[in-house]
Amino acid sequence: MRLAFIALGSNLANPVEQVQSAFAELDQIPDTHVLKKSSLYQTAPIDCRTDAPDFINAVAEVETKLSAPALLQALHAIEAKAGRERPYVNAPRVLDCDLLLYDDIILNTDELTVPHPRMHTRGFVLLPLAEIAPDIMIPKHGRISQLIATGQYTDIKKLSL
Ligand code: PH2
Ligand code: MG
Ligand code: MG
Repeated sequence: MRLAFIALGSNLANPVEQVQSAFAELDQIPDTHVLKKSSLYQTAPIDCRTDAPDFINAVAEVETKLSAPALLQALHAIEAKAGRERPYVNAPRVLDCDLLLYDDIILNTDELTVPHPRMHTRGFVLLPLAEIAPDIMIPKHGRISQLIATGQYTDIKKLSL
């Protein structure tokens, strides 16, 4: 079994429900089980058009027998089922499922980069990840507590649902 962390994000079509049902979809991936779910976080859009709606973000920890590329394919299928469209870069989306970490493996292929190349700078990933994995080491970038301590993360609100 491998351990993987997956970031979920939505800022269209009832984002809270989108992220909650994405947790359930992750658990339906073959040979894969959700071990932990973070709280949901309401977050200000980063690197999006100025009129983009706020996001709901969360992180899941899964155990899986799938390879990293097979897991990524399953994540893309979940996005497609939710109705994901890609009209332009960082457009509002019903669901984004990003593979953050896959054990402590470093991977750089045309389809997949692990650790996710921007995760170490993004509070909307780091804060929910730290909630479920407070001691995790991010390959190439170090301990999550250190990354959080050196960044400035505003406009991230943990929801109590
Ligand atoms: N995802 C992006 C770009 N910007 N901002 C927030 N707050 N949450 C996201 O999930 C997000 C983003 C690209 O996938
Ligand atoms: Mg993303
Ligand atoms: Mg994505």
